Amino acid sequence: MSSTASYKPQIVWPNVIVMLLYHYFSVLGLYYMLTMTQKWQTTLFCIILMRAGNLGITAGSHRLWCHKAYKAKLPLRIILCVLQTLSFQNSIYEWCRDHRVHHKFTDTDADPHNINRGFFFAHMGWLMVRKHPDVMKLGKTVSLSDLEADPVVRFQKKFYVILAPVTCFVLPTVLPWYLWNENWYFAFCSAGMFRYISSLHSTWLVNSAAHTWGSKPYNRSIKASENKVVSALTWGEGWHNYHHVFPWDYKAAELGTGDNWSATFIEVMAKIGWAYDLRTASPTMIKEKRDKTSTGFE
Ligand code: ST9
Ligand code: ZN
Ligand code: ZN
Repeated sequence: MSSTASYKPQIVWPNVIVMLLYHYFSVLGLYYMLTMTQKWQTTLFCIILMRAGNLGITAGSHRLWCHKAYKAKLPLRIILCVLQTLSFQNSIYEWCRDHRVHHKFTDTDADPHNINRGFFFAHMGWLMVRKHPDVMKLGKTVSLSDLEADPVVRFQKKFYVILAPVTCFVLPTVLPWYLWNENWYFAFCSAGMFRYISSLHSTWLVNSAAHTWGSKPYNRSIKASENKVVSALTWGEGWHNYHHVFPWDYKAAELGTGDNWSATFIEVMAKIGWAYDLRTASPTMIKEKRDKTSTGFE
């Protein structure tokens, strides 16, 4: 019998409960923010942390470590690793492993967040059930040697269980209390929980909404789509049909669409010499792909 036929999803209840608690506290955080119960400095701090953490995911775990779309010198790798840890989206190693498997086995049972199992599963449900056996089995075919060779990635992986909660929850709670005398509970709910959960939902939309709605100018045979709203929310990560065809492009999009702050960040880093060997698809390659798609010869 195939692993698919015998597979029964097994819910991981502790993850469900933790997710519910995160959401409860983050709603309170949003309330403290909107009603200005908390100090304006804490709200500003929330926004800065949100944007910084997102860069750790987009420019860091996604474009640098997962897809090797550019190379980065040690100071930039350390900064991106700190920001990635702030996002608490699993260690760089685990994040990249799942994402490489997603690219290699898109929309199949071996895809950790297979969209064919429904919008909710692709969005966040996949983090609350045991993985499909095909993810483990076929995932073993994906090479991770470059990640194992990077001391920054190895260090973060080794101490992740301490580093992640401290960076994502403890510091955002303690710093506002210490620096501008904020009530620690307001800081915990807004700068900790709300900032974390809203950033998770934006990221998850790439796996759910950008695999459901949008156009497919580069490859019609996959569900990944060009989604403007997701792109605006994720600093340029919603041009997902393009990204699945040219995953190694540091811009993750064909056009400079005005929302690609992650690409701008990488370009600025290249100007100061911290990023180098930026890879991008040539106009000829893109045109060839577009022409094949429009004529049906993919
Ligand atoms: C989170 C991650 O939210 C979000 C990632 C989203 C990615 C989106 C990408 C989109 C593109 C661009 C970015 C946009 C950015 C936007 C930013 C701005 C807004 N291959 O996992 P385990 C093996 S995290 C090969 O425990 P279970 C391996 O041997 C949120 N092998 O499976 C492993 O052992 P080890 C917070 C694999 O037991 C073993 O299986 N975190 C693979 O089924 C067991 O692995 C959480 O909520 C693979 N892919 O449990 C945590 N996978 O690791 C949630 C596994 O020792 N996670 N193996 O090598 C868990 O609790 C569990 O993983 C589980 C599954 C319950 C979900
Ligand atoms: Zn995708
Ligand atoms: Zn990708």
